[in-house]
Amino acid sequence: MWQDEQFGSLRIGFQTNRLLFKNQSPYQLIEVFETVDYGTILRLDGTWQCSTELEHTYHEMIVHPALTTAPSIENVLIVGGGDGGTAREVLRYPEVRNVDLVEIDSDVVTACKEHLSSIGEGAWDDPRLNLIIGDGIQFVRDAHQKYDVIIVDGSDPIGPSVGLFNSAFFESCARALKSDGVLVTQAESPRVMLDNHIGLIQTIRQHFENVAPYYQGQIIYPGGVWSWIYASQNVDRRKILRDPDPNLMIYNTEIHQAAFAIPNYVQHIINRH
Ligand code: SPD
Repeated sequence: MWQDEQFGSLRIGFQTNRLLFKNQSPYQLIEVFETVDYGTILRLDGTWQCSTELEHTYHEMIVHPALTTAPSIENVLIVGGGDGGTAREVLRYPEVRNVDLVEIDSDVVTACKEHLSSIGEGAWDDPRLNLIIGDGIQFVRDAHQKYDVIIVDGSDPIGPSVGLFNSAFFESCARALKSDGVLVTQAESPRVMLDNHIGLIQTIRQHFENVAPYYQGQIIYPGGVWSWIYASQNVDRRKILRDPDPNLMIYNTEIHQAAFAIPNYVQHIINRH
């Protein structure tokens, strides 16, 4: 049985063996499938999120550019990330002492712990991880402490993640970060969601001095190339302060530098604004 994500006139499909889990939570339709070749895959409101065989690129790229370059990484906030993959990568660093992970949908966490457990791995049992089920937007708005790093690992700007793309949210993030902190957010496909991608760069620029998109291929998301945005007030994203784990699947210091190269079709639009 084929299952797909439909994005306009584009389809990204997987041949699947069976449906393992389906639930309409208060926030979204959650589905988990066993695929023929790519492990177990999570789909939220019809959009692919992560598969146990193909998740490494996304989770390594959303975490390591910030964690290797931020001056301090003791206190990290993850907004979203209910599958546990981002937390797993953050917790590789012994310097990390506390990770607050704020996920709005407890049903996502439950489904992932049960059916995609290799993604969260030991993260769920790590005493440094503090799982908070709640609204990440409100959490950041009310944050009393300052974080070294904030990572926004939401889904597309539909449903529960809409508010993770607006100016008020990034204003709160800037306030909740230390002055030398680093923010990273997933930033959609530059190839087929160019307006969202550029819009997000512009929105984040309203609140951060240095805003740099970066890119890497992704099989399971529309467009084949995915992006993240690295933002800070004064951190040099090129200066790597910590050696990445050599056992990572793709991220290394050369990938780090290369990922920040901006394709012409994006750069030309950025130059016009
Ligand atoms: N088009 C889907 C984008 C989803 C990005 N977040 C994935 C969550 C993996 N932790």
